[in-house]
Amino acid sequence: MILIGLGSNIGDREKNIASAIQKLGNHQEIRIDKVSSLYETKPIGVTEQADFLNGVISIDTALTPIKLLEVCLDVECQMGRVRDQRWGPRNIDIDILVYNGLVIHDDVLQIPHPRLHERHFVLIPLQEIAGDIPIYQGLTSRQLLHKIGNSGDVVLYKKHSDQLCKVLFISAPVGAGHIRAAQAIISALHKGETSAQTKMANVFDFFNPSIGKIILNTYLKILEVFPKLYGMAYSWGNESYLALLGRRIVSAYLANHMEKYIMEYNPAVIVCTHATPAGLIAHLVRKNKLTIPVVAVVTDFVVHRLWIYPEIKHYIVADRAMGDILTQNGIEGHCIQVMGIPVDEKFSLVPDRQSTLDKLQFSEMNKTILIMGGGAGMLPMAEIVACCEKIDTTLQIIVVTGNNKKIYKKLNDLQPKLHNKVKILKYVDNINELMAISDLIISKPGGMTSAESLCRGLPMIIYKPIPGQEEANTHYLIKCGAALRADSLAEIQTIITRLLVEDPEQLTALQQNALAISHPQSAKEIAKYIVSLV
Ligand code: PH2
Ligand code: MG
Ligand code: MG
Repeated sequence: MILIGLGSNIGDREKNIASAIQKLGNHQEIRIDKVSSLYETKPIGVTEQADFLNGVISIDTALTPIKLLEVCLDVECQMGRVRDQRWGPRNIDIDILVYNGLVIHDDVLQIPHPRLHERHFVLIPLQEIAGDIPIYQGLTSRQLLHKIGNSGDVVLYKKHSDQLCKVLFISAPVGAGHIRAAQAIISALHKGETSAQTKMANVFDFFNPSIGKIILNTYLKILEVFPKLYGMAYSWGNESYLALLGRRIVSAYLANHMEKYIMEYNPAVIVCTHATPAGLIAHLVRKNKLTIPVVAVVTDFVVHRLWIYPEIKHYIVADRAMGDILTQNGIEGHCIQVMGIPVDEKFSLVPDRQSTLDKLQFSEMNKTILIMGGGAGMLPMAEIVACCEKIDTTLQIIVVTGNNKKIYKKLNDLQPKLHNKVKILKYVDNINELMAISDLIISKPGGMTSAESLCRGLPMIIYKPIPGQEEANTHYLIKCGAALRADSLAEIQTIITRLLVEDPEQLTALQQNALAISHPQSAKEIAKYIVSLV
């Protein structure tokens, strides 16, 4: 058993310890096993300082003791620990106490911890998670405590059970939306009152890596070259019994790999932000291999049939109508929450428009258009920018090209010939700011980008959506009056002219409709809901 002691007596002590556990648990090669209660303890050594909170954890790791020490020191450093006075006040202290019965005595590292046997603030929490394990010269924490007698200087502060909420997220790297949805909830969980420990997995972690790569690349290639074929497969999958049967067979194969992974992490809740892991998890529940709550967070404005399994008891959807589809497919009403697609909390904050305008050297006087093509940049952006030139007003245009180098270059070649002000960006992390200063967005209707635009009250022009969920999202956004569809460059030009030049009232109506169906607090609400399940 590998045991680690944690202590803090500066700042928000409880948060510091939770954050240290979180950071250790996020390390690739560390798995948190058990966590003790927290104790409030009188300072030992230098007594003229604030009371400590202390706790201990057990971990599993393949790291050597010295590597593990490096990780502990690194976490202390990341958390801004300042070392001045020995045994003095600290926001966080992370000590290796025991490493599988190993004895090490050198200058950098002593294991077991040399003062372990005389410290109540270590032995009392240790007794909770490793009471019967010999930890120091063959003695258990129970025996060591017996030897030194009780102390009133260590008082229970917070029982373990209401301290840690482990949540496993399973996503899929097809488009950035599913992962970003998970990240938005994760960050809301960490800001919440209950200290959560989270882990992010994606469905390809459970495939043999080379098979996973082939499947992923085939999928992306089909989307790029034969979007119609993808659309057919999407609706076939939605309606055909054979597709469901196929899905079940695949699930049965993959679920075993997944089961092992889940057992090891031992989460309190599983959250799926993609239909494929939802299907796998449902399979495990069906086989009675999993009894913890499973939450499906649907990241589009439609629910595909492959999301729907009677074994999943918690659905988060963007819209009431999606809930109706679920109900028609046998999901009970109380299992469905309409909370929106989880967008980053930045979208719930009031933006500083002026500083963004300044950064881009844009003026408040001109209209701004944002062009985004999803992570892969799949839109004829250069052609769109060129057609904006024909509009009889001065425009400011932001083009986010993602990792599409070809389009980036093409736009840069075009730029000197343009009279509109055009900012060409690659991959950005301030979409929330760019959206806040824009009057219109021309984009692919991915669930996430659409949900973000709604939060900013930003009307969308959707250019040739791919059959499947993009087309379905488009229907929804148009039905709600938050978007317009264009199937040619000429149509884009007409729509922009109408909204930005001829008929500003229509633009205002679109803005209001967008805000009306937006859910800027979704991630926070979903995080709260997840915690309530534990
Ligand atoms: N750590 C010390 C010195 N003294 N006293 C308490 N109560 N808790 C600690 O974690 C602690 C201490 C040096 O690491
Ligand atoms: Mg210490
Ligand atoms: Mg230390």
